[in-house]
Amino acid sequence: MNIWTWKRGRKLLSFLILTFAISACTDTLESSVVVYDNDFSTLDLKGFENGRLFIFQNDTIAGHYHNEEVSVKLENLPSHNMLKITTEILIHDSWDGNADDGLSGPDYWFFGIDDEEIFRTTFSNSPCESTYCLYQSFPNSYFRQNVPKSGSTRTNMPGLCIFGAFPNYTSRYTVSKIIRHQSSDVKIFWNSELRQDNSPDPKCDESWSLAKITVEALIVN
Ligand SMILES: [Ca+2]
Ligand SMILES: [Ca+2]
Repeated sequence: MNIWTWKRGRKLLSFLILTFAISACTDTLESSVVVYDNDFSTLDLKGFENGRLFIFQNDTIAGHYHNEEVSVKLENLPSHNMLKITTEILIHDSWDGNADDGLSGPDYWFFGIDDEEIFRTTFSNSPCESTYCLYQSFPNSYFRQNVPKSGSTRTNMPGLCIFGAFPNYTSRYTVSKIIRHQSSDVKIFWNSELRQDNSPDPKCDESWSLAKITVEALIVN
């Protein structure tokens, strides 16, 4: 066997081992039950801490929040070993994404369960030109450089406060994660670490709201 055949053979072997390892680890979804579904249209804040509702663009949502935690506690969940948590959020006004000027960012948004952070990202509603762009990490976790509003499901809404009179300054996103979890109770929390040191009213400069929360209890084997 010459060296090239040997190298090719070794490559093929590595590929086969990897393929086997991946297929051996493939999880099967045995069951999925929606255990919580709340778009706030029925004004339901049961189990919430720091929940408060307001109407934005004819939609009742929870917010708006700056750097403060909002959470919901769900109890008596059916048997499961994973939770799929899907949150629809609105990003209002002048978020600066990954800005690292020590003044206006990064603008982090994050969520977690039972006091453990699961996903941290940044959002940007800022203009993006070829010469200057404040990138965001979403749909990836921090740190990645994606253009502003990447992955958003809707962008044609006005801002809420400082850009309340301007179109395209609220962006809607769906954030969905599957998390290992077994206990019959869970606390889900959402929060942000926004930075706008040069603003007299940082909450007016940038804030966020919760529009819809869906939780599915999964059994995966
Ligand atoms: Ca800002
Ligand atoms: Ca900022």
